[in-house]
Amino acid sequence: MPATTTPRITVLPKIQPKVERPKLYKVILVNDDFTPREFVTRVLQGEFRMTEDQAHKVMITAHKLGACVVAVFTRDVAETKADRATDAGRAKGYPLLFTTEPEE
Ligand code: TYC
Repeated sequence: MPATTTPRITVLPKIQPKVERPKLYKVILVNDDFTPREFVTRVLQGEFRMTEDQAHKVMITAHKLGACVVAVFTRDVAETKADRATDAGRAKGYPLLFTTEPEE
């Protein structure tokens, strides 16, 4: 007859996955005195998928107040979009500037 064996129970520690919400970055449109309003509006539509009306409102806000938050993204996306939009102005000889900054 085989000897009886005591069943062994292994208790594993509960592992909590360490997932953190990625930090978000604002893309900011900075006013200048030279870039045509229509051009700014078109860049906003093209790069940030805004309607003409949304883009015009953002452009006018930057024009009046000096700067305006365009949208919020993860760091990579915010920097890529800000660079592409700034480059679109530079390609036409305009000083149009989009910057990024972390959200609080
Ligand atoms: N101030 C510019 C003008 O009067 C238009 C403009 C608006 C430029 C917003 C940049 O971020 C800007 N032609």
